Amino acid sequence: MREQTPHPKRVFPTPKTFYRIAATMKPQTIPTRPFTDQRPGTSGLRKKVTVFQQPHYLENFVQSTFNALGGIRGKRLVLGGDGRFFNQQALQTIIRLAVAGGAAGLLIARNGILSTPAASHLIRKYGLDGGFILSASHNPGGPAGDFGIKFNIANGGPAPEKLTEAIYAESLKISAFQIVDIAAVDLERLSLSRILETEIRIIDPVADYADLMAELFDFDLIAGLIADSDFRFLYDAMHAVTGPYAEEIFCRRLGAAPDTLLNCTPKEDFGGGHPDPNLKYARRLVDIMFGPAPPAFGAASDGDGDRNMILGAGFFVTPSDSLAVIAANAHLVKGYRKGLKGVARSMPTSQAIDRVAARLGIDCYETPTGWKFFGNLFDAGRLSICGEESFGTSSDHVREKDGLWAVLFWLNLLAVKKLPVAEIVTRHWRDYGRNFYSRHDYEEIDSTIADRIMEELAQRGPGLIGRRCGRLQLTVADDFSYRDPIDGSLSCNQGLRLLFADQSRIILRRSGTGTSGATLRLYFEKPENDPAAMMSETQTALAELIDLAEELTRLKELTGRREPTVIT
Ligand code: VG1
Ligand code: CO
Repeated sequence: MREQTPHPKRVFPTPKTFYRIAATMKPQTIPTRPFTDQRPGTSGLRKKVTVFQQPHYLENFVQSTFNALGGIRGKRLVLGGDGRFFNQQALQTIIRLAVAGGAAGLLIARNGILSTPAASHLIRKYGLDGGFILSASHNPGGPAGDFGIKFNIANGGPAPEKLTEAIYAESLKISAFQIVDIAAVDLERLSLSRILETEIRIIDPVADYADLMAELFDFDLIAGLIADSDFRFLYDAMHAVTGPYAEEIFCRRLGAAPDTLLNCTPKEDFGGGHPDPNLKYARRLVDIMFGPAPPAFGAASDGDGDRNMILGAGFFVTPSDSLAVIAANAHLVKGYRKGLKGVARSMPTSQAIDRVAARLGIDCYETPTGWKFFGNLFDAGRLSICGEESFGTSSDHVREKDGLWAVLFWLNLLAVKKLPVAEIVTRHWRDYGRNFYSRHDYEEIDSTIADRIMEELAQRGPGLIGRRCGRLQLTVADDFSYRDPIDGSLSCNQGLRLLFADQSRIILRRSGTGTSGATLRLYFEKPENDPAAMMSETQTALAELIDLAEELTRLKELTGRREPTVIT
């Protein structure tokens, strides 16, 4: 059973301005026709901006969500987004729909800018019924870019599959939506107002979140590290949502100099960049960290603030390793001193965390890709920390992955251990063994070809079990499915797995967040327990698996691609 309300309802501070908007208008019912492409993917509904700009497209999806929830009357929601193009306009539309539906309250982030983990925290802290997060995360923005919308439930986490499927079903039969014709609500000033039955509160998006971080981490210790003139660090917000959060937390609360922050002004098009914190798209930060006289620590976050990349001087921490290091050292950090209830990773994420769980004697769950699958385990008290290979890590403090949380965790660790990042990670490998890991993405492949590659491997795989290829022996070839241990729901077709006798793995998945063509992801993992072999270069260490994957999938051959679009 899920906890009903994770925290008792708390009272909001009352802002100085209170408006009562004379509500003479009445909700109108507007006839509409279904769109057939509104099935949410790994993380909400993501489409090109131009798709969302079609008349009624957004209205249909929001109304379908209300319908799937049994109506919005009397409910309280949080609203905000990553600040990308169309964010403001979409927010005003959602306000009109929610007011028409009789929502009791809307908590809206000032200027509509709200990070995904902060939205999750607000829902939990104030006992709200859920919220809409407007974001396409790490996908590029701007008029020719992507837009997205995600609904989170009362536990603060992404809607589970049961609900996203219900929303999709509603979207296929929708015939009308209710809307009120009101002027745009001023989102710039903190205020409290009422329109019809809906109380609308414009709130500071940063304060509650920053307070939460101060509860979890030892801010005095981190401030001491930052004040040390030998320690320099850089944080890159990639012109996305975390800029204001980073200014408050790193500069105002922890005393970092302003030049610690890169790209901290949120922009509608992310400065023309791709707000994805990895070695390819966070180029400037990566160049500095791998250049001459680099800072000791570097980090970046994505469009909506739920991802993180961790770098040391000349050193990249693979997200799977970051998760394992965090779990192994959690007892050193204020909020986690009591120990971990359990840990989890998404299926393609490396098994480095499994080694830590075994040592700690705690459970390690393996879930499908996407944060929505962790929610039930957290609510049932089985999990404390979890992560995904895709630069996502978090704990039970919210129900989303949390970029700044991971950055603060690392800063806290650095302050306690007084060791370079590279040293912390290599010592971890020597202690637990290393799992070499890499993901190769092939973006915007023709959809029919992608289907064919997946189908062929699904059919061939089982016949290859027992086959030897060099030192590799295939023991399992299947399509991953997951039965949720809490509510018993079954999720099938979550990725093709080739598992080998030495625990090496090749995984092939189709992405559920792309907006044009298909993106295929190949994941490679190889455990290494020999300290002498641990320092090899990752792609070299994985070469045998990479070659075997091509032999089995013919991915390059069939797509005509010479190399992956992105390697992480
Ligand atoms: C990707 C990642 C997945 C992550 C999802 C949402 O999904 O692989 O791990 O949860 O993005 O992250 P996919 O289906 O494209 O592989 V975010 O930061 O876009 O909310
Ligand atoms: Co994101």
